[in-house]
Amino acid sequence: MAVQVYLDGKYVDKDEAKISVWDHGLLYGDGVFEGIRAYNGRVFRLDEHLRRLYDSLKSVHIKIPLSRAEMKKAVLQTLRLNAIRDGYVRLIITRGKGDLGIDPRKCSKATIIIMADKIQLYPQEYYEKGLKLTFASTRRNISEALNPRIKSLNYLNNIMAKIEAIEAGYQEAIMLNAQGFVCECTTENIFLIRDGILTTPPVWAGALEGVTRNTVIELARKEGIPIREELFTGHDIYIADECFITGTGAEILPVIEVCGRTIGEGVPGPSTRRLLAAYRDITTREGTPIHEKESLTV
Ligand code: PXG
Repeated sequence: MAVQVYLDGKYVDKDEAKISVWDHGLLYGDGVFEGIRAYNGRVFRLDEHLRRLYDSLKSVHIKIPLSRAEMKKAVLQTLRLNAIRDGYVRLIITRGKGDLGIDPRKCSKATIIIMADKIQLYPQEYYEKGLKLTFASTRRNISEALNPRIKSLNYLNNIMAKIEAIEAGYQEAIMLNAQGFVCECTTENIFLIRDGILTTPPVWAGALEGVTRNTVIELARKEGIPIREELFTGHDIYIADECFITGTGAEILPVIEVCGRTIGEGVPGPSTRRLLAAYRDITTREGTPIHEKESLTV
């Protein structure tokens, strides 16, 4: 059976899952989204992702008829229909069909899409050897213009930075905020470790409040690693003992070089490896069961 996509309350075959060219998600990037993962028959941090989705919707003033509980059911149903135990869920909500003007009042019904598919994992080598990063000259959107805490369909800011990374021969780029402080990468949050202290920029600096970021903060507390949410600069990364980036797709990716400077020993550091092991452990054990009968495999 073809991949089934949830589209406005109905399930349709992958190739039949189409939206109108009048949809403001397409015309203006007027909408929000979420990327969620399922591991071992469980959806990891589903409530946290849905909370962020509904916060984003509230902020951009898009109303949908589905409650958070109904959305949760629809996500689980989409995974069940596609027989996915390990995979990726993408939720997309746009302001819906309108006319050619930006006026949101012309869009009477939001478009709701849920896609679930197998996930394209990052190469194992990235986790074993670590990544090399560069800085993008493109600054992260300022909160006063489009708050980066909203996971909106307007990703051009990040895409411009990603293009810079690719053109310079890197996988990823670090984005600074308008004041020149480190913010995040194009689709990952960033952490550094120096003298045993883990630091990540505060979300008010202009980063997305990553679900993985929050999980890592929680794990660090459990592991007894002191954690601070503080502003830092590129210099602090150069002189860090360890650095890593986090995201739903990436999980925890060690960083071993930034702009030609070797970070620490130039290999994934011990705290990074410890946190990655702890992260891998909870992703397979915690989460919302896709099937009711799924029992904890502890
Ligand atoms: N910052 C930005 C700008 C992001 O887009 C993150 C941080 C990490 O957030 P989470 O909640 O995933 O820990 C993101 C994540 C993916 C994917 O498949 C992730 C994002 C966008 C597109 C794909 O991992 N955003």
